Amino acid sequence: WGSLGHITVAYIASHFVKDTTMTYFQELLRNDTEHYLAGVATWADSIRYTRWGRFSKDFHFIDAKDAPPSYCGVDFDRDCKADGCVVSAMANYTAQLLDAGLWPWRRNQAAKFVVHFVGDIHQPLHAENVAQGGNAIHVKWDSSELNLHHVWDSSIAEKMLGGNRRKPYDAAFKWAANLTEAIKSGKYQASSKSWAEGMILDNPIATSMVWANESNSYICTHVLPEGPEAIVGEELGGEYFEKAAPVIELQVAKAGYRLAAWLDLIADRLS
Ligand code: DCM
Ligand code: DCM
Ligand code: DCM
Ligand code: ZN
Ligand code: ZN
Repeated sequence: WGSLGHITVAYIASHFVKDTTMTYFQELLRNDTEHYLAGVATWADSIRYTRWGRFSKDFHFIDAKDAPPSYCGVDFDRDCKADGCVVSAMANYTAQLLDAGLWPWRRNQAAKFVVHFVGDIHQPLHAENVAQGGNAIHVKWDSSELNLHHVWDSSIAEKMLGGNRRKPYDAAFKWAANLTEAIKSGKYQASSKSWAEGMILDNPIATSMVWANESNSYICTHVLPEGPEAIVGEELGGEYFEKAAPVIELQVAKAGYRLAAWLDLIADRLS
């Protein structure tokens, strides 16, 4: 996701974590405001192109070598690179958070990575190999030229919310409040009961593979419903946008809710 998506996921999570979890992570992240998760949500993107942060550049996605739209699916052994992927990164940084013997700065960084990567797993094109997650697919967006990855990372959510792209924290704060309400008492109230089912703290690979497969399934239905060739050069700001927007809302809501549940499991284990 772009900044808007990541910050929204973090604000949603802060609405659902237990008080003890909040206190634990506010201390680890050294921020006792309501922005303690939102404030670190985009850190991982800010370091991935720096020299010292390069080791983490592949940790944002898993390249599912499937064949949309006829076959979708992620396989950990087939798709996670030797240098790592978002699923192995979840395992590594969750393990670091649980290792009370590590230096605090290491566990602080691990927290920042986990907050970010739970978000990225829920972006369908971060769980797909085709054209480097859609980066090499050129499309039209309200007449300008963009790549498909950027459309799903940012453009759809920004168009859905209207408003000012230069104020992602304000927009994210409001979007998160709406989605939190939708989970607690609105359109997601019933379905959200199952969102955190099957999460196993001792098996972060299996847990995040469930999320990756769910995310990847939208490649076949909503991202590339007619395959990668058919979408090249198409205008996506109309009908395509209308169908994609509900998927993005759902995936951002789920990511926030699951991040809260994952942080609760970690904080409970440590207490
Ligand atoms: N690490 C980090 N920040 C860095 C360098 C490394 O968070 N600037 C993490 C990644 C690894 C661990 O520390 O989990 C060891 O990294 P390395 O293999 O680079 O020593
Ligand atoms: N890791 C990695 N690439 C790096 C550094 C670390 O993929 N450059 C992953 C592999 C390790 C995990 O992070 O399983 C924890 O690393 P460390 O033990 O160095 O903290
Ligand atoms: N990306 C992805 N899958 C890939 C390559 C990249 O999901 N196989 C993501 C990471 C960034 C965006 O695409 O969100 C741009 O990546 P880069 O700048 O590495 O091309
Ligand atoms: Zn992306
Ligand atoms: Zn990312």
